[in-house]
Amino acid sequence: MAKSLPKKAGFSEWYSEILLMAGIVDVRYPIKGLCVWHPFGLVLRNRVYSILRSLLDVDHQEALFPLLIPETEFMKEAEHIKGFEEEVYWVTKGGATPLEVPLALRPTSETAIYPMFKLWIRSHTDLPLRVYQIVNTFRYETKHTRPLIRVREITSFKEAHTAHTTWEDAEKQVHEAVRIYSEFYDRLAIPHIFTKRPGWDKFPGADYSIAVDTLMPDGKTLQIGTIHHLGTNFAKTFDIRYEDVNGEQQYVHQTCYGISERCVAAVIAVHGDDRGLILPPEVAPTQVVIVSIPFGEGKDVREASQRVHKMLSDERFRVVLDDSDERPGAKYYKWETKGVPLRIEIGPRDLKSNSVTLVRRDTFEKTSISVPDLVPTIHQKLKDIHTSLYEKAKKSFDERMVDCTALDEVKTTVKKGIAKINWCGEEKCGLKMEEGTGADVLGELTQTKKGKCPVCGKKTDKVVLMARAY
Ligand code: 5CA
Ligand code: ZN
Repeated sequence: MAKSLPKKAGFSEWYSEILLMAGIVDVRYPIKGLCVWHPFGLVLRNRVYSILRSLLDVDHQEALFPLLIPETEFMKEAEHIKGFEEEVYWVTKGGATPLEVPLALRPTSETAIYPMFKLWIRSHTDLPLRVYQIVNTFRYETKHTRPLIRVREITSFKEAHTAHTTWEDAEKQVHEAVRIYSEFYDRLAIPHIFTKRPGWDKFPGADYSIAVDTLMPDGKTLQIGTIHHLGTNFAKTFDIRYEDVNGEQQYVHQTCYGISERCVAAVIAVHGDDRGLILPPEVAPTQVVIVSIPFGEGKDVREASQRVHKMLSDERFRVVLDDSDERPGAKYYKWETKGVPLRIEIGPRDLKSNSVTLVRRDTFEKTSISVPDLVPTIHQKLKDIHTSLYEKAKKSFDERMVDCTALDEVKTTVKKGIAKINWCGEEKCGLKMEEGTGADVLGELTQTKKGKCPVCGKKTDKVVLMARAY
């Protein structure tokens, strides 16, 4: 008997168990913080990343840089080193021979990419330059590791790196990245919010950083991407210059923005329920499962199921016909766990009326559909499922984001969600707010509201979000 899934209300146990039961990743690899993608999980991951690729491919070029970075390059940017030095894995030997220059396993690729940007960028006509890659990166995380959420090998690190002639152009790219990430998470039906990270928590080497967060079932936020305005900080370090229209040498202005497999974690955590995964149809490896319920001989039912299977495959739905010998109940359970958005049941009674029974994974709504109506109905239902997944998640997100005026309120709010509160903008007040609540300042909203800093009492219209963050 298969192990049953813990209730989603106990989120941590539910999350670990569903990854195993649905076949997303296997955590039993003998290195802490590294996971194996199961074939099913990898198909889901690839579907998610193909959305990201298609959004970027409009005006970015995909490239592939080496995993190893010479220490000499890695150590060039002072702030960047400080931010990452505790997290870097080093390769120090080739066979038995100590390497002259130790090599870092990239924790992120600025220091691999920018020496090449220096060679590629000559003139203002080479700009803007927009490159991205999807690669693994390594971070020796010291905080508690968790599959897909905090891993030591980030297997699916999408990092984009851009270069521009002016600071303002780079800022436009930051806004464009916000738009791309917003559309990406909309396509996954994941409610999300952008904030400007506080100065003390910006990306090492950035002028400023923007984070995008979602809210997990347990009330903690998950940062599911960041966008950084790098100014000329790296350009100066790596000497990346272009000749402007007047023939003068200028430093480029840069941005970078990244997303990891946390986007897959968000899909699993936000939409799933007590029975398992619920996948948005666009990324579901299987969109429709057909379960035939033979009776007696069952030959007719089997044939009808095969006809429906062919009809839906021809229409390019991702459809599976489960005509194994298991009991229908066991089949339902199996495919529910895997989050298949629609199930078609075909039994002797359906056959008589030339119809099938259609069951939605998200609502369990059951309808009888006549076979000639099936294709348009499925198109419609898949759209409806996306919309209601988003609406349900958005409602839960909005209900758990609460306006607060005092730190006591923040303290209670962050037990379940996100607190919105005024802040004067001073680092020392921000740190006091974190100390006093045990929560993190996620960052500042663009939206403003008149009020007072809860620490120093100064009038301000700045608003920040606070939460317990993963
Ligand atoms: N170079 C920049 C952007 S390309 C960069 O590395 N930014 S980052 O450090 O903020 O990482 C980008 C995103 O990767 C984070 O927002 C977070 O969603 C994700 N991430 C960071 N560390 C981990 C980790 N250990 N496991 C899983 N995801 C991670
Ligand atoms: Zn203050």
